[in-house]
Amino acid sequence: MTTSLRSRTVLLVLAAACLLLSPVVFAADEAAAAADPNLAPIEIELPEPFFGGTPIDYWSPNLEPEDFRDRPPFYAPKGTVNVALNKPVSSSVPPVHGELKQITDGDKHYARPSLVELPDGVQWVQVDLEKEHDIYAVLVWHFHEGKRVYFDIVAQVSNDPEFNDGVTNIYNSDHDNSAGLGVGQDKEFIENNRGRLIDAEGVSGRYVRLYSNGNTADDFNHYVEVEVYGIAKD
Ligand SMILES: [Ca+2]
Ligand SMILES: [Ca+2]
Repeated sequence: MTTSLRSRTVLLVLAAACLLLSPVVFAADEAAAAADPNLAPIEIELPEPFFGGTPIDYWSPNLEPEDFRDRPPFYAPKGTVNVALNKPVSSSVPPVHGELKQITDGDKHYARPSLVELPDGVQWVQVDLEKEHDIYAVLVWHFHEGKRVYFDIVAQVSNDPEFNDGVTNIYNSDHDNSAGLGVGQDKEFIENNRGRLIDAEGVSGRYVRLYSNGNTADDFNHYVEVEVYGIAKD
């Protein structure tokens, strides 16, 4: 066996070991969370999936492979609920279709009447939780009628409604800083009825802001629903 062949074999064995071990590590984390009496899985109601449409014709090195499995339970401190329901929403520009209040109305259907559409370019929507919360997860459904990838998704939490001070980025898929909010390390992903769960790691804040910059199907920015799982601070 040549040296290069041997090192390649070692690499292959290592890669296989990593593949085999990662679900075990994941399951161990989940088991530890399940055993913690202070934690419980958050309850997420999913809308019905959309079947049909055309396959997506898009690839980038930053695109996460499509995953058809159910999302594993997400553990958060007991008492964590969707604190965004029916909370006020503002945006960078007025929607061209739908109303902002639909983003927190609990309706997550894929059909167009459930959709809020903002114009092209870098646009944001912002949920006001009306007081400071410890935030464990943010769930976003942009538009799940068919397979779309939204560009430059940046999610932020702050106590400043203008997002000038004390801003924490909890997601950033903008690898080339084209949105001007900094270079992100997070993945692009294909929309589906499960929505995207962003781990907010207990960051505290009153406002949650979500940016995007068009998508693979058209230049517009869409939201069907945003949920924020948290607990109000005293
Ligand atoms: Ca909605
Ligand atoms: Ca970008």
